[in-house]
Amino acid sequence: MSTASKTRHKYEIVAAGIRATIADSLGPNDALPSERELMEIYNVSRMTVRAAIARLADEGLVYNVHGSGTYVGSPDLFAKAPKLTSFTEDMVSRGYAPSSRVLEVSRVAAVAAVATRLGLTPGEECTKIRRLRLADGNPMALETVYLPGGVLPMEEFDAKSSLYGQLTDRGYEIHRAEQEIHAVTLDEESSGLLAVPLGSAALEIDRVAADRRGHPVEYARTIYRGDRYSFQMAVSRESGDK
Ligand code: 16G
Repeated sequence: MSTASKTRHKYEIVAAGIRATIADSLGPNDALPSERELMEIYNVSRMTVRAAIARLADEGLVYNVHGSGTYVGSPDLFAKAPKLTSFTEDMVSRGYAPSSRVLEVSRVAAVAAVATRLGLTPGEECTKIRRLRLADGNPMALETVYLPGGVLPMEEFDAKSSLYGQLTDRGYEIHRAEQEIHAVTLDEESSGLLAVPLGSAALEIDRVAADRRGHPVEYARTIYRGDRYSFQMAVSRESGDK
């Protein structure tokens, strides 16, 4: 038996059971069985049932109505939680036809800021790709990406297809990322490329993305036109928050 299953708390087992019940037979705003019923179904204490429900409430799967009971949450809000997407997928989901103009593909030595993010030693070889990204043929974003040379040598980059598609094909499917979003104003070169007046506001998203093994695969800086792009996210309170 693995350590993980040995240390699995009772409330986690109950939470998993309730999750399965919701998936199989309950819809948004349907009531969950009462605490007493859940205690009987799972043969556990009230405390364990409460811990399981608190966990599910943290996940946004259920909500409590004081003095009434626990109900299945509405998934609509959480459907808006940001998903990790490529530019291609992001644009398609917004109803645009994506395309790209490649501005640069080169082999560079990683400077400290790039090396740190990619887990490389400064000076190690990287592939740098700079693209103007278009939506319905109009500029949407300016993107600079660094990848470890071993992940994608510059000669093997296919300018016509999705970078994430190529990474998946090479065994480096992007799985999770850390992002930082901040406001910038556009200099002469970037405003020219994005076809907006000099000094226009834009949204910069810096992403460090890793594959399933948790190895950093890409460091990307994407500058979106402030007049065309907005970033939506769902936020929630944990049950213990005041
Ligand atoms: C998105 C990613 C960027 C990635 C690119 C791949 C953000 C903030 N950035 O622009 O990191 O390199 O997609 O796009 O979402 P592609 O697969 O369409 O070439």
